[in-house]
Amino acid sequence: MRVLDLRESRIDESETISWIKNIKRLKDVIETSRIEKRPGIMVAFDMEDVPSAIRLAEELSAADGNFAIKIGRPLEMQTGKEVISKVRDATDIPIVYDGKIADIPYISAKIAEIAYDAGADAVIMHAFVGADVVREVVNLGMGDVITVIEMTHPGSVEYLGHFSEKLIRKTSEIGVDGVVLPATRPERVSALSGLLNSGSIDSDSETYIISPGIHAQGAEPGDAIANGSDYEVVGRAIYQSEYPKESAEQIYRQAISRWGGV
Ligand code: O7M
Repeated sequence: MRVLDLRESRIDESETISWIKNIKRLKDVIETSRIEKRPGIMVAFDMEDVPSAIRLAEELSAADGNFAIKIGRPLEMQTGKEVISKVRDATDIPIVYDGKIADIPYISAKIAEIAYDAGADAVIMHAFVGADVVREVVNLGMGDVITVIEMTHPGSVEYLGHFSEKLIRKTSEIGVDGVVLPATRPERVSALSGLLNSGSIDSDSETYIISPGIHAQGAEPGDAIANGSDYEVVGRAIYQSEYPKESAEQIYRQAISRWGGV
């Protein structure tokens, strides 16, 4: 095999460097997360009424604040993947499909692919199923991947709590875009967020944290964001309220003021 020697070729060195820079720039654009790492509210769409989901998606487009939408199984089960496409048509804000995927690599990647094709910007999967599964979904390169590290309910301490440090190190090394940590245990958000990207070769990578548990599960707006989280996930306190858009805006303002920023 003959190795290309730039001194012999007609391609000069500066041209080659400029190609490499352009390829790197293109790679950065392709690899950029669909969801911005900055404080916001991820509204959990767990309602079972599709028209009200579409209405709220439209309203959130005009809402004051940084919002994302998380489509959970109770809503998805009403119509299947079409509901992701319907919400996609209703809004430009990021959509996360929360299938909490936890299957063998082939099936997990298949589920994620269907969700991305339907219009999701991100999918949520469990980290505990193993690095091979996480890698398979990340390697699709079709959108963001968010892994569940610790959960909000008491049973999470019993099992996940014992190996969550390993899960967060390993999945951030694989290159996931986001992780789930519980707003109901802010001290865990603070402790585990410090481990993000610690083993990564790309020290610039900015993995965002999403934290459920606000109001219905006992945490207060800002509990997680003030401890290093980016998005607080809020479901019932928004979609069951009489004025969901206004509730979302109010919770956003409360979380941001606790955090102390804009
Ligand atoms: O605000 P709620 O309690 O009505 O809804 C919380 C949402 O967050 C709901 O969609 C749950 O599935 C989700 N959630 C938890 O409540 N706890 C967790 O530990 C993890 C999640 C979650 O979103 O995981 C991705």
